[in-house]
Amino acid sequence: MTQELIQAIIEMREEDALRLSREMLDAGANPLDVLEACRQSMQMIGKRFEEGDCFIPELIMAGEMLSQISDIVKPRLQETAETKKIGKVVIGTVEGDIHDIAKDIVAFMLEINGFDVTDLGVDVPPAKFVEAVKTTGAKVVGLSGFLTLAYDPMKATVEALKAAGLSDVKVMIGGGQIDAQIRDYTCADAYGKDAVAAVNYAKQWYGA
Ligand code: B12
Repeated sequence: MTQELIQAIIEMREEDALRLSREMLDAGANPLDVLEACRQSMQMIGKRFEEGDCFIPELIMAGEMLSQISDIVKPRLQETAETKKIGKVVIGTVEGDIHDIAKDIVAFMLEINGFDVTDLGVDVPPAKFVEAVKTTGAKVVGLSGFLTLAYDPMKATVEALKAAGLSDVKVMIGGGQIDAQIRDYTCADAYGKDAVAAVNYAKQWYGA
């Protein structure tokens, strides 16, 4: 059924994609496997966009489909939610970037794993991250970004936190074009490839 779901998303068959997601979950599939199928489809759609085989309207449609599937998956993930609070995390998509589907998944996964999450939304300038860390007292910041143009705002955010005397705050980064090399470039503390990695880093940094 996973392959069918991937195919339905790629072919923009919205109703089939939503139905298949529900059917997979009803049949006992791990909700994270449904998200993994979405990730694979999005990667293929992104590649087609890069090759000129599909255009912005398709990206928008794929984005909307994924948001709806996330809404179906979230309650199922919530069933296994952690109730004990571990600590606070500030998260946002960095300045100049408006991709938020993945950031929302990361924020949600952190929440259900026991973190108090302050989600600053998209296109967030470095100063806003600094302000949120000061007001919440969070010890962990998550920066999301999907564009190559996100590298510099990520680096600027790490620098802004240091300049504000918040060097003890741990910063993790993630998103489509982000990898370990960008972690080195931005001087962030960690790069996470998915929401599970984000939860693991946050737990590790809070000693949980
Ligand atoms: C959907 C989409 C859009 C939607 C976004 C909808 C939304 N509300 O988010 C729309 C249509 C708006 C869009 C717009 C644009 N997009 Co776009 N988009 C995509 C697409 C197809 C999928 C992204 C996505 O949501 N994936 C699904 C998520 C769930 O998958 P995931 O990455 O596995 O998620 C995990 C990780 O990223 C990780 N993670 C994410 N954040 C964080 C944070 C932390 C701290 C951690 C630890 C982990 C982590 O955890 C997630 C969950 O497990 C990608 C292609 C791709 N392959 O990425 C292009 C892509 C990112 N877009 C691209 C482009 C160029 C654009 C536009 C500039 C197009 C244009 N000309 O206008 C604009 C950008 C506008 C802007 N200023 O931001 C390019 C970027 C190329 C580049 N090198 O910069 C891509 C790669 C497509 C391509 N191949 O060319 N886009």
